[in-house]
This record gives sequence, C-alpha cells and structure tokens, in this order.
Amino acid sequence: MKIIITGGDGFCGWPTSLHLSNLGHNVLIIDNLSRRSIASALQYESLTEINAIHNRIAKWRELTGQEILFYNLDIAHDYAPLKEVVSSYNPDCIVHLAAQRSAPYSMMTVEAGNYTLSNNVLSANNVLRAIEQHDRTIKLVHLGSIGVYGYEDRAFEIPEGHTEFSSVDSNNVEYKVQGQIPLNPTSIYHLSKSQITSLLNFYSQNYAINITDLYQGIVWGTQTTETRMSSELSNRFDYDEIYGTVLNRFVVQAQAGMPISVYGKGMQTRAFIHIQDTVKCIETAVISPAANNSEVEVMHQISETRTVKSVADHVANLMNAKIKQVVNPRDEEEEHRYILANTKFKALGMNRLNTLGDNLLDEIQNVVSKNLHRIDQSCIAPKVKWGKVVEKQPAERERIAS
Ligand code: USQ
Repeated sequence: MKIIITGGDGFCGWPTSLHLSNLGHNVLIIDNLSRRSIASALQYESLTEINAIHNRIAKWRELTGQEILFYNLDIAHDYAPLKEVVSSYNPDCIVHLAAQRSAPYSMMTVEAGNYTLSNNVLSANNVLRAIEQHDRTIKLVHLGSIGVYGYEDRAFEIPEGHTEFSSVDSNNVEYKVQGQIPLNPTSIYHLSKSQITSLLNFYSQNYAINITDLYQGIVWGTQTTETRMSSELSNRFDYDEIYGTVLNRFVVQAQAGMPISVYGKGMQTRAFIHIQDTVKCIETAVISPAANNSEVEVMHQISETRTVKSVADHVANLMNAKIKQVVNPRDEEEEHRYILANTKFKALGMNRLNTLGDNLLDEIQNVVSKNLHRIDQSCIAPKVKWGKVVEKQPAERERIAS
C-alpha cells in the first residue's frame, strides 16, 4: 500500500513509519518537526539521542533498501502544499498522527493551549479536506485519545463507538437513537481530540470517507523491532514534567534514585499500551477493511487499565525504589472507575497485547541506564499546574509560536 504518515518523526510516528515500511508498504512522512522545536524551546530533551530526520531515513535506506519519503510541512497552515503532496502521491491510506500531544503542555499557558487547539483541529481538518478534494476512497486512520471520555466515575463499560440510547415521547412510544457516549475532556489537549471526533463524523457522514479513530491509552516503552536495528534509528524517550508519560517517568525516577512521584491519591485509573503494540494496532487498522463508510470506526487502542498507584507499586517493587505522594498539580479525579470495552482489536486477531506484567520494563531500564548521564533531574518535578494557566511574557510567547 501507499501510506502517508503525518507526524512521522514523532514518538508514535517514527516507529510506525519504520514498521509499515518494513512490511513492504511505501511510506511518505509529512512532519514540521515541531516536537523537536518544542523540546528545544522548553529545554527538555529526549533521554535517548535522536538522529536528524534525514539521517534517520538514510540509515533506514542503508539497512533495508527501503525508501521513506519526507516532506517538511506545517499541515495546519499549509493546505495547498499538503493537497499537492496528497494528489501527486495518491496514497491508499493516510495515518494522521501529527498533533501537539501533551496534556500538560496544553495547560501550561494561554498561548500553548491555543496553539494545541488550533494546530490539532486545523491539521485534522486540512487532512480530511485534502482527502475529500482529491479522492474520497483514501482511508484515514487517526490517532485519538482514550482520555476524551474524561475521568468521572462511571459504573458502566464505555463502548467502542456508537451505542443505542432509548427515549420515550409524550405518548410513551419508545425511540431508539444511535450515538457515542458524551465526551468529557479534562485538558485542552483532550478537548482538541474531542473536537476532532466531530470533524471525523462530519466528513464520514457527508462525504462517506472511510475513517478509523484509534482511542489510544498512555504509551510506555521506547523501542520497537525496527528502531532497535540501529542506535541511529532510536526512538525518542521523554521523561520531563510535560512530555514524559507516567510509567516512563517512574522508571527514570527509580533508576536515578529519586522517589516515584504519585500525584495525589494515585487512585486515578488510566489505560496503557506498549509502543510495540501501538505500531501493530496501527498496522491492523490500516489494512482492515471498512466496516461502514457512513460511521467512524472507533477502536480502543489499549491493553489494560491500572491505577497510577498500582503502576508505581509495580515499578517500586521491581526496581527497589521509594514512592512519594506529591500534591497533585492537576485538576483531576483521584479515585474513579474506568471500564473500557476492548473487543474490536481482539476481533481482528490481536488477542494478546503486552501488559505491565510482561517483563518489558527491562527494556526501558536498559535505555535509561545507558543514558543515565543525560538525565536532567530539574525537568522532572511538576511545575505546570491545571487551573493556573498563565500568560507568557511576549518573548516567550514568540518562542512558543515559532
Ligand atoms: N501522574 C503521576 N505522576 C507523574 C506523572 C503523572 O501520578 O509523575 C499521573 C497523572 O496525574 C495522571 C496519570 O498519571 O493521572 C497519567 O498522566 P500522564 O502524564 O502519563 O498522561 P496524560 O497527561 O493524562 O496524557 C498522556 C499524553 C497524551 C495521551 C494520553 C493518553 O499527554 O498524549 O493521549 O497520555 S490518555 O490520557 O489515556 O488518552
């Protein structure tokens, strides 16, 4: 297949690009390298050293003979060149991963929140518009977030996609309505992903575009089969207060001899998935046939749910580390049920995804211990506080915008 991957230089995008290329698909990456420029602006760099995009691609060509094409485009703003790339490459599928993906970043300043919202929503709209204008049979696989549901206490299982609601009219006649359960995002980032669900529904209903929306949980791990082939193909690994996700941060803290920072009670429940399974799930979504063109196919891309405390206990036991409860910098529920349906990937043959019990922490430990000298302990403690969004000084505002 011919596949365009937007955001193909990022944490999920780079291993996905290599995985699909390794399977023999033709891959074209579109990326504006914003993850790298935000890391430089924040001065929070990846723990692993990552190669420049052209060097990464050249190394891949040298090792496998596979050519990955690359276009540096800001797809939120550069619609005409995006449309041109889509028209001339004429892909079978677009995997849309380009987004500002950190919830804390989106809550950091007014400007960072506005950037997240406009960048994510406009990028998705431009990709959908390019498909609609060029060829409506191009499949779109979008990487959404399981966090769009929010984290209120729900006793019932959240379905994957539409479910049936019923209501009675004044004559007591029952009506059945199909729809998604209400979304309830708790960060501007998750709000941007919720808004994209409306865009996806709009294009699927009005133009019959074949869309799969993957509601992904928190990703952990670093390398995949392909990125492990050479240190020059290494994936990024973030552990800072803004881009580091919880499990990766806990392993870095344990390895650096710091206490594991559990925010608040730690009974927040979250969904998790390993990076190796992320790329496999995306591949499965890309190659699976459309279920129904007038409805977005929502799939929960998760392997398990756990409380933050149980993740901390697991890492602490394995690595002989201490846990420290810290005042929660986020405005979030600290104790709730979170039950998610998880049948669609299983129906496509993905019965066994990796869980925390599968000894994969060794891999992160290895990555961390090799890069111990690169750990910057000052970027670990949380400084961004939900509900305390500040306006930056003009100079910093320009830096974020550029
Ligand atoms: N947490 C701690 N200690 C820490 C860091 C986090 O207790 O040192 C807690 C947080 O309070 C939160 C949970 O761990 O309850 C998860 O935090 P996180 O930073 O790992 O994940 P989050 O910011 O919620 O969102 C991240 C990414 C986002 C992705 C999402 C998956 O920023 O890109 O979409 O994970 S999900 O939320 O499941 O949709």
